[in-house]
Amino acid sequence: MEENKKLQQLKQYKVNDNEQPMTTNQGLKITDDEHSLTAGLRGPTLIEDFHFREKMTHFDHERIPERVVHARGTAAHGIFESYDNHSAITKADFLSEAGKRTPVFVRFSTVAGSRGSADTVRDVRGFATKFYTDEGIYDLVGNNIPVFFIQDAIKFPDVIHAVKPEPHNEIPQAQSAHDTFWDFIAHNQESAHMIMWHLSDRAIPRSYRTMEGFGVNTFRFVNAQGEAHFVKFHWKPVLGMASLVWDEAQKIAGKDPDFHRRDLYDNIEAGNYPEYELCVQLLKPEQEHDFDFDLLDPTKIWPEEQVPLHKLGKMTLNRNVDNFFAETEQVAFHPGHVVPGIDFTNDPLLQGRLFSYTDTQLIRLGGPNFHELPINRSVCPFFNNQRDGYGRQTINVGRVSYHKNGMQNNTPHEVPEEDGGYRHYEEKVDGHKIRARSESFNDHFTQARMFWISLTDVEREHIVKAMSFELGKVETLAIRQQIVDMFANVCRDLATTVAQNIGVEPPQEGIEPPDVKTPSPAVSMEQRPAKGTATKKVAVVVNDKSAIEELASAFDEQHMTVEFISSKQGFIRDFEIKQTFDTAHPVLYDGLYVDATFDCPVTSRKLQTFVDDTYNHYKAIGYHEAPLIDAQYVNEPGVGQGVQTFIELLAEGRHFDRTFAIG
Ligand code: HDE
Repeated sequence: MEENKKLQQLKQYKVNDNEQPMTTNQGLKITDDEHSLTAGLRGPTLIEDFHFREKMTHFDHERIPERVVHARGTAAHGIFESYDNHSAITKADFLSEAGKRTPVFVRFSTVAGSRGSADTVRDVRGFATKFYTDEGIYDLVGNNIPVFFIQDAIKFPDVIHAVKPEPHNEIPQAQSAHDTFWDFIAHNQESAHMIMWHLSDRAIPRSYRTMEGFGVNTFRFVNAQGEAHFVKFHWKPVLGMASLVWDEAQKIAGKDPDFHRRDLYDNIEAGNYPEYELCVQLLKPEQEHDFDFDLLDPTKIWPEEQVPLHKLGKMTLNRNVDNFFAETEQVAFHPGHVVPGIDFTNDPLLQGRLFSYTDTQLIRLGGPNFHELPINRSVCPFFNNQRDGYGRQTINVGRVSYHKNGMQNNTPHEVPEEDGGYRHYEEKVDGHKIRARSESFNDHFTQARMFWISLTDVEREHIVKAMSFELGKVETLAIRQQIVDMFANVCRDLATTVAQNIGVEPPQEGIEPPDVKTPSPAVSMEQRPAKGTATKKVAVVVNDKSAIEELASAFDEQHMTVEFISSKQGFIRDFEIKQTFDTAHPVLYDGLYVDATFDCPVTSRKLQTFVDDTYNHYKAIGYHEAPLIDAQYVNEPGVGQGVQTFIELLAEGRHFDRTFAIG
C-alpha cells in the first residue's frame, strides 16, 4: 500500500518490542518482573523498588478523560483525491488540481455514550476528517445528520446534559429515550427538525461505510481573487446508504457492542476500502437572503433540489490504526483548523464551536502541546514563538522566542497572503452588542414537515415507532403530552398515532403543520440506497453434506463476506467453520443462506431461531431445498430458492413488504 506523507511521518514513532529485552523507561534491563522487592519472603515491599513504583505509577495514570461528547469512536487512515482544479471556488491547495492526493485520518463516533458504550444505539454519528495538507491541518468535523438540535452554541451544555445519563443514578447509558432529553426537546422547539432525523433510520446506520456525512454549519469558500461563497459540506458513501432496524440495533448492542468498529476494521483489513465523495453546496453572497430560512441557521438544510451538489473529490479509507490510544483516542479535531480558501460564517453554532474544541483538548490531552502528538502533527513544518508547557517535545534552539526581533532577522516571519499566509475574509460586521436571535431563525417546523413529507411510507412508519418507543420510556406523562402537541406541528396523524400508542391525549385542537408543498426527496435514504452485494455479510448454514465449495466461489464472485455456520467449529473438508449457532447471531449478518438440516432437535431449533430473526428484520433468506426452512416463509418477499435467487434478493436490500415481520 502507498506510504502517504502522514504514514511516513508516523513511522518514526512506532516501536516494535517483539524479541526485545525488557527495560525500565530509563532503559535499565529488568531481571525480574514477577516479584516486588520485599524485606524477606513474607515481608513488606520496599520504597526503593523503583521498578515497582515506575510500573505502578504509569498504570495509575493510564486513563485520560474521555471526550465530553463523541467519547465512543473508531478511526482509520486514508487518502483524499481531488477530482479537479477547484480554484474557481476556493484557493485551498488540496483542491487545486485533478489527482492531487492528501492523507486523511477519519474518526467516526456516537455522541451520547461513554467510551465503552455500544455502537448501535439510536444517536447522531460523528464523522470527523483530518486532512494533512501541504498548507497545514484542515479538519472537517461533521456529523451524519445535516442539522443540529440547537441554533446557538451557548445551549450546547444544556442539550448534552439532557441527553446524557441522568445525574441522580447515571441511567440510561447512550440513550435518548428518557425524561430529561425529551423535557429539553419539549421546551426547546428549535430542535423539531433535528428530532425528525434523530428518530429516522439515519440514527441507526448499518455501518460507518454506508452513512453520509455533513459539515452541518455554514462555512465559506474564498478563491484567490477574494470572491466568496457560502458552503455546506457533504460526504456521500460510494456504497450507498443502509440502516439497521430498531429491534436488530438493540439486539446487536448485546451480541456485538463493537459492531460498527469491527465492521470498519474487518473491511479495511479485507481490502474492502470504504469510499466517500466530498461534495459542496455553494451560494453566492448576494443570494444570502433568497431563501425562506436563514443560511446561518444550523437547524436548516439547503434542499439539494434547490442548491445542487458539486463533487470535489473522493476519500478512500485504506489503513487501520496501529494503536487505538495513540491514534484514535489522542486525535484532536477542531473546526477552526482551516487552510487558506476555507473560512467561517456567523452561524452562531459554529462561532461557539470555534472556542470549544481547543478548550476541551487542554483538559483531555493535558496541556497546550497536543499538536505535537504524532497523530495531530502537521505534515508541513511549523514555526512560531510558542514555547514550553506540559510534555513539550520540540527542542527549539536559539535565544529568540518573540516577535518582533532583531537578533534573528525578525524570524519566524509573517507571510503575505500571496505567498500562502492565511487572511480572514473581510466581511463587514456592524451591530449592537445584544443577547438575541434574528427573527429569521424562528420557523422551527417548515423543514421538519418537509423532511416528513419527503420520506417513503416505510421510513415514516419507522419514525412513528421510534417516537412511540422513545416517549414510551419517558415516565413523566406531561412530557409525553407536550411532545405529542409539539409534533402536531409536523403531522397531526403522526402525533395522534403516537399519542394512542403511549396512552396520552391526542394533540390539542388548533395545532396544524405549516403548508409545505415541495418535498426534498434527497433527504430520503431510499434516494441513495446500498444496492448490490459487494461487502454484504452473509451467514451460510452448512454441514458435511453441503456444497460448500460452490457456495464459497459463488459468493466470493459477488464480493460478499461469508461466514459458515454449523453445529460445531472445526473443519469441513478445507473450510474452517468459525461460527456456530452459539457464537454467531442472525442480527450480525445482512442475509442468510441455508444449506443444511440437523438431526439434533436442539440444533434444529437454533437454526429455526436464526431463520426467524433474519425474517423479522426483513433480510434476504436463501435455501437449497424448500424443506430446509419453515414452510410459512417460502412464499414471503425476500425469500427464495437457490444461490442466484438469493444473490438477487440480497442485492435489493431489505424486504419491508413481509407479512408478519418486526423491526
Ligand atoms: Fe462537537 N464537540 N460541538 N459538534 N463534535 C466535540 O471536541 C461542540 C457539533 C463533532 O472524533 C468536542 O474534541 C459544541 C456539531 C464531532 O474527536 C467538543 C457544539 C457537529 C466530534 C465539542 C458542537 C459536531 C465533536 C468533544 C455546539 C457536527 C468528535 C471532544 C456549538 C458538525 C470529534 C472534542 C472526534 C466533538 C463541542 C456541535 C461534530 C466539546 C460546543 C454541530 C464529530 O469540543
